[in-house]
Amino acid sequence: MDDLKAKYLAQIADATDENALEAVRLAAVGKKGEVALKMRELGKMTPEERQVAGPALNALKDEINAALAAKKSGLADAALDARLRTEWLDVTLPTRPRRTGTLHPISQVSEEITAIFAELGFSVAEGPRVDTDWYNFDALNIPGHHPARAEMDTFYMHRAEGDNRNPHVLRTHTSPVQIRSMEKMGAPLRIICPGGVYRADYDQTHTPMFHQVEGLALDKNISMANLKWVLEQFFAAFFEIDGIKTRFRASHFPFTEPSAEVDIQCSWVDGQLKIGEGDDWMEVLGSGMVHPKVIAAGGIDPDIYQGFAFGIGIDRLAMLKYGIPDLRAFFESDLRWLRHYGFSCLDVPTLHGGLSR
Ligand code: 2NL
Repeated sequence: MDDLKAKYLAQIADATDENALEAVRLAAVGKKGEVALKMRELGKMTPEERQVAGPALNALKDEINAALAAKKSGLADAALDARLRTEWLDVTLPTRPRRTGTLHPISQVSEEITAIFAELGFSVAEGPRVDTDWYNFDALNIPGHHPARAEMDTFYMHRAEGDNRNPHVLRTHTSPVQIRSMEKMGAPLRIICPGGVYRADYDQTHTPMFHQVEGLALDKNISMANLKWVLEQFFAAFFEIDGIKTRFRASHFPFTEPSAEVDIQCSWVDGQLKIGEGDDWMEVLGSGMVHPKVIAAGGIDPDIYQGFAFGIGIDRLAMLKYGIPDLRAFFESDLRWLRHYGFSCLDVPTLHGGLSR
């Protein structure tokens, strides 16, 4: 029995993992193990011999089981220590810089414009980019024969042979959204309509898709004076320059009467453009009092309501404000350009928090 004990305690001490330890357990104290075999021999013994051998065998079994349990927990501790050594984490390391996307300057500038006009009581209206030529042209006092239709380089949607319904076009301005808003909401009305528009034109300063924001204010007592004040508030807030000067020049659009093109004060020094100073002027938008026929097309009585409207190119405003030289790069999806000119999506433009940081 002393030999058995010495043999198995040595094997237990030498076991290097749980499988080896289990093999030792089966050989020593398993059902068919050596201790069980010895227990079976008790039956052939005399009662006197059995009285000595029985308790001794039980003690041996207990001793081996205790050694197995101790070794097992020792192995588990060692395994845990080994795992902790490979999986350790230094929580004092600085965080890794994460690659984040950025807001396109057009999205940023649209948000800025929306924030400014929201403060002035305008809400945002949106509509389809494919619309009928009635919403895009006729409702805006641009009848079929009008030269403005040809000038706009319109993209027409394909029509099946014999389909004589009004053709659909890619909207050439966001005005159709304003007609739809008049129909839906009636007057009084104060809205801006930002979004993509399409014209078949492509060179240094034109892309076939670009962005525009139009504004419309209808009420019973609206004049050009209101238009001028609203636009001056807008320019001061957008360019973050108090008291920026504007110049209104008489112009012509089919959908407004009278019409005015609006310039802002600027200077050109050494090829550097500066907004809000100097003696030069830069044209930035078109505007006017909404033509009575357009108000009527929107389902509103032009003898009761009148109002002003304006249209601005968002892409050009973005280039002016953020010093972006090339329009075509706006739509090339070059990641290096987007990282350079992009904005953090967490810096939401507001008038109190700052439009751009
Ligand atoms: C320009 C000219 C303009 C409008 C857009 C408008 C819309 C309705 C009624 C009347 Cl529903 N007018 N929009 C008015 C004047 C000018 O845009 O050259 N924009 C860059």
